[in-house]
Amino acid sequence: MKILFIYNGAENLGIESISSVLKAAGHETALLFDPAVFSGDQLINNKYLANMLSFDKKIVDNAVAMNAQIIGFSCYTGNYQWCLEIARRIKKRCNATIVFGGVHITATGGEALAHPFVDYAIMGEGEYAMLNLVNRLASGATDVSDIQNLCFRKDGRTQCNPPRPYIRDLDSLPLPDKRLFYDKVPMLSQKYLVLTSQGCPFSCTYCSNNMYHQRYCNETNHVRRRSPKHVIQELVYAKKHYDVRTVTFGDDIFTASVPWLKAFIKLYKKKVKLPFHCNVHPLTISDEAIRLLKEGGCWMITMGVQSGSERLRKQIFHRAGSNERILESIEAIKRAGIKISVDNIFGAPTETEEDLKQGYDLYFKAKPDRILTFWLTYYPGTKIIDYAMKDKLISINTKKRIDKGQYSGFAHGTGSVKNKKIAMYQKYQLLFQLRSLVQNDRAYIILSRILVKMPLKGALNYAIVLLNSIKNRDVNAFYLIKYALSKKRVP
Ligand code: B12
Ligand code: SF4
Repeated sequence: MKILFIYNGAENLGIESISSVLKAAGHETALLFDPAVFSGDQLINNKYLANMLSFDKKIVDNAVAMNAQIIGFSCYTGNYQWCLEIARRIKKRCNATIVFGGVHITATGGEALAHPFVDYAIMGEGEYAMLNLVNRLASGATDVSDIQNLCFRKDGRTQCNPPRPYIRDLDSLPLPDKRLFYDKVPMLSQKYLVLTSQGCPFSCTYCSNNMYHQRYCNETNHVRRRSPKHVIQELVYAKKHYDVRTVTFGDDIFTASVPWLKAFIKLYKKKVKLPFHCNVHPLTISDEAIRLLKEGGCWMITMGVQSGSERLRKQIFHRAGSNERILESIEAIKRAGIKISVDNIFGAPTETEEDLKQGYDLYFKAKPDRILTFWLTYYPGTKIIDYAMKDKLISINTKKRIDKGQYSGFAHGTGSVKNKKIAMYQKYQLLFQLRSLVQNDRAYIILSRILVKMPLKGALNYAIVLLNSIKNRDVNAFYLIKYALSKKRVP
C-alpha cells in the first residue's frame, strides 16, 4: 500500500520510525513537508508572514495528486489545528483513509474522531499499530477491534482499543527512515538527530512525560534505552551516507545512566568522533558524567532549570533539586569547557516577582552561555493544568480548548499571562537573555540598567536571542536559511 505522511516545522523521528517499519513490511511511503518557517511554534511566529509563505494549497493539491491509499498526520498540540484543516481539505477531494497519531492524539485519544474526515486515531507508539492497520486495510478486512492503541468508529460511536505495552527492546526496531525528511530539507542531516532512549525518569508537571506516566500507569519503568552498539551502528551508517557534521542527542535526559554513558562513549570515540549536543537534568550531572561527555566530544549541553525559585520548582513544576546543585552543575560543565544552554519557563501558576528575582540571582552567578526563555504552554493531560485552574489562570473552558489544540503555541508568545504582568516578565526576559551575552559583571550591571528602561523590550529580546545564537553557533535559529535551502524541494 502507499502511505503518505504530512508534517510541518521539523524532522519527525516518530514518522521516520513508522515509515521504516512499513517499508520493511513491503509498503511504500512518502512525505509532504511544510517548513512552517514563521508558524509551527518556531522562533518567530508571525501570522502575516506565515500566510504569505503558506504551503497549504500545494500540500492539499499534491496529496490528492499522489493518490495514496492512506494519509498519516503526526500531531503535537501546536500543529493539531493545522493537521485538521489540511485533512479536511484533502478528504473533500479524495477518498484516502486518514489516520492521526502523535503525542497530542496519545493525550486526547478519541477527540480526533469527532471530525468526520479523520478515519482512525492511533494513541501511543505507532509503529505496530499502524502496520497492523495498514495490513488489515490492504487485506480488505474491516474489523479492527483487536488492534491495540487504535481508536475507530463503530455504529457511529468512537471506540478506543486497549493500549499496547511499550516497545521494550528498542534495538528490535529498524533504523529510522531519514531520507524521508532529508530529501525535503537536506541541511537537516548536518545536525544529525538521534534518540538513544525513550521516556524520562522525571515527571515534571508541564511536560508530556507527565501525561505518559498517567496514561501508562501500569508500566513499571517508562525509560527504555537502545544498546550502545545499536546507536553506534546507526551513526556509522549516517556518517557514510549523509552529510553529518554534528550529532544531536534528542533524548529527554542523555545522562540518565552513567554506566550506559561509559559504554557508549567508549565506542563513540572510536567509531563516530563527531561533536555532539545533548539534554540533561541538573540532578543527573556528576563529575564522571561531565568527564565522559567531554571525552566524547560534547560541545554544548542543554539543561532545564525552568525557574530560579526553589518553591516554584518544587510546588508547581515537581522538579527536585536546590539552586546550589544547579549552580554547581553549571559551573562544573563550564569548567570542563562545554557550553551550557539553560531553559527557563515564564508564566507558571503562582509565580511572583520574588520568584523571578531568585532567577536573576541564580543566573547572575551561574552565567550560562545561553538562556532560552519560554512562556508556559499547557499540554493536554498534564498536571500543571490543575494548578493553573486553581490559580485562576485558565478556566474549565480553556482546558477543553487545550485538548482541541486551540490554546497552544506560546513558547514564544505570552500564553495565559495576564496583561498587567507581561511588562514584568519582559523585563526579566531581557535581564536573563542579556546575562548570557554579557558575562562581565560590571558591564552587565551597567547595560542592564540602561536596557530595562528602553521601550520595545520584545524586539530587544529577539535581537539578543539572535546574538546569542550567533555567539553559540546555533544554526537552528536561522529558519529563513532553512526555508531558502528547502524551497525547491517542498512540500
Ligand atoms: C526529539 C524531540 C524534538 C525534536 C524532533 C521533533 C519531532 N517531532 O520528532 C525537535 C528538537 C525538532 C523538537 C522540536 C519541538 N518539540 Co519536541 N520533543 C522531542 C522529544 C524529546 C522526543 C520525540 C521523539 O522523537 N520521540 C521518539 C518517537 C519515535 O516517538 P514520538 O515522536 O512520540 O512518535 C511516536 C508516537 O507519537 C506515534 N506517532 C507519531 N506520529 C505519528 C503519526 C501517525 C500517522 C501515527 C499513526 C502515529 C504517530 O508513533 C511514533 C512512534 O512510536 C519529545 C519528548 C518525548 N519524550 O516524547 C519532545 C516533544 C514531542 N516536543 C514538544 C514540543 C512542544 C516541541 C516544539 C513545539 C518546541 C518548540 N517550541 O519549538 C518543537 C516542534 C517542532 C515540530 N514541528 O515538530 C512537546 C510536544 C508536547 C505537545 N503535547 O504538543 C514534547 C512532547 C516535549 C514536551 N514539552 O512535553 N522536538
Ligand atoms: S526532566 Fe525534562 S523531559 Fe523529563 S519530565 Fe522533566 S521536563 Fe520532561
